[in-house]
Amino acid sequence: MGVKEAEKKMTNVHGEPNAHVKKWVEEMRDLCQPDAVYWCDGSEEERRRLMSDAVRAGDFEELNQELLPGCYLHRSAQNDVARTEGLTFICTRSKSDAGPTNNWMAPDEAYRKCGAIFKGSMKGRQMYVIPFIMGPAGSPFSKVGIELTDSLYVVLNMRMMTRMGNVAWGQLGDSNDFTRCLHGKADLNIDRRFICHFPEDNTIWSVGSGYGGNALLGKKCLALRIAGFLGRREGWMAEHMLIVGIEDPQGRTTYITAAFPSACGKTNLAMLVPPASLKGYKVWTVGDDIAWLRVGKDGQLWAVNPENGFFGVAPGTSMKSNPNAMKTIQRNSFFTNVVRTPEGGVWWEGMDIPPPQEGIDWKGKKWTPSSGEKGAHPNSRFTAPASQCPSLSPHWEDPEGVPISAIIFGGRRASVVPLVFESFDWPHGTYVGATVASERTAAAEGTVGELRHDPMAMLPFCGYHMGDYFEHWLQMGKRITRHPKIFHVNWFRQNSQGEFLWPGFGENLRVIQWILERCAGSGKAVKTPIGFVPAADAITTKGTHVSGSDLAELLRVDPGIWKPDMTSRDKFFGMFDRLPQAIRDEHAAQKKRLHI
Ligand code: O2Y
Ligand code: MN
Repeated sequence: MGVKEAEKKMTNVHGEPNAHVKKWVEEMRDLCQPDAVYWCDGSEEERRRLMSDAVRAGDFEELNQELLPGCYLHRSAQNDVARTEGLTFICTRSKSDAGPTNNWMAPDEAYRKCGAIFKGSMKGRQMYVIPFIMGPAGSPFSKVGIELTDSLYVVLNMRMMTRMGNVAWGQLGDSNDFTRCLHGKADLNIDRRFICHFPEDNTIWSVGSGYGGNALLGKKCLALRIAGFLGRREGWMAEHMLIVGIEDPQGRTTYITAAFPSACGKTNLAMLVPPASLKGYKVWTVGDDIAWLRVGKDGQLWAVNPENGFFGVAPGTSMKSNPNAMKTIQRNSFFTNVVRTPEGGVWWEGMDIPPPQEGIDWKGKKWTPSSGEKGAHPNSRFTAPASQCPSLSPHWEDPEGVPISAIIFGGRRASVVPLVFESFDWPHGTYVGATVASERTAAAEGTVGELRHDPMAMLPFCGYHMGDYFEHWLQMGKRITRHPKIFHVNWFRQNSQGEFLWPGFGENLRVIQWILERCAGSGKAVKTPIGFVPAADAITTKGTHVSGSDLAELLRVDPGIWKPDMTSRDKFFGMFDRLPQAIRDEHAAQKKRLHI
């Protein structure tokens, strides 16, 4: 499509193109030198056409359309299978504004380095202009981004994960207030790969990767790193949190958000199926990964899911662990780096059905279950429209969001940390979030059991100094007048034989029941040095294998074993030059309560 034709698509009510968009696209076209520029309109006709183009180009393989209608398979380059945190940079003018937990590059240097790779990199290729909205169309809280990319995989995934196409021009109008996202595959060489964020310019440049969080720039790059920076400036929060509504047997729905480090079951909790023994409960999914939170006129915190789809980890997703996700991905979904079965279906480890006798693995090679290698990559993914989720909340697109009664943090801990506890107040809850940590699970990633700190599960996603981020949490707490209660859960506590004490999955609703009771002002609790834990009879275990002594162990807070945790926190906080005094005070007070 030529520039003139494109201009017609992005005209405002007066028939004039958005001059800011036009100028920027022209500059980026001059840099990348594509053969052609295509402006996406988001229509169904366009989806069909681009899908055929992608199949013809080898970006996608059609799956069996009877088994999985509208579903396609993608295999990424083998050196490009996950977010590359080591190549992800926050490019603020002052190095100290990126803080000690981010990689930093000076903006001039980052533009120069990436610019040299982008230069001429789209020769022989098409540049796609993807206008998109993060958040519901028409919501005053939504943000517009425009991604330029040479990847059809990115175009088609962005179409599912965001509100993409002409709808975004309506939201943008004549404004210059949009995130400028430039993405290019270049030669997919890891030595020439950079994911650079320029929060002060509302700009993202990502080059050299075509995968997930590195390339679908609306997700982690915009909706967390850039939005976090904007949120601090504008007085709201961008968090790595699921959002879910729990309807009780009386028909009252209470909304909660939850932040867990990866591999702690966020998507599973977002789509939880209540166990048969908890009659009358319903769970309503609002979002599985990201929450944008604002203080409403009523003084409560209100949450919006900025995304339009799910980009979930495939391995471990099964009818047992997450039946709603399995039902969501039966049609109109993409699968990346999974096994292709001989019938043209898909399979992955932990799917809880027998593997095919023979299949094609994520590398595109013939694979058998006895080959000794995994068939699907451990970070293989499904992309699916949120609208297909059976548990999707009828309020998931409410422009004002949903009111939040509880915020839950969590980590994976074999011991020390109880199944659930409630913080004393907002500043203590902020400290609880700031001290989220998980144990390493695989030897290959480092020493098994070693604690990895991941404040608010935001370590890889905080687009500015994490000390300033903690301060922003504390300041938000001063503006909220009807505070959500803040909790911490640990589904992974083990007995002395190394067996999990808590059944997890749908049974987690029993813990959430107590959380909801606490929010409603009931729910029996015992005060401990780390917060309130449920009284012995406050969590119902009828219908589970959890014995009374298991539950006592799950809820036990033993001050005598907290010392290594507190020492590890000392060390972690020690790296922050901008740690708020209130966090230091909470840490000191908790040590004192634990007699450390
Ligand atoms: O590896 C990637 O590129 C995807 S990472 C991801 C995707 C969906 C939801 N969460 C995450 C994450 O790393 O937290
Ligand atoms: Mn995530």
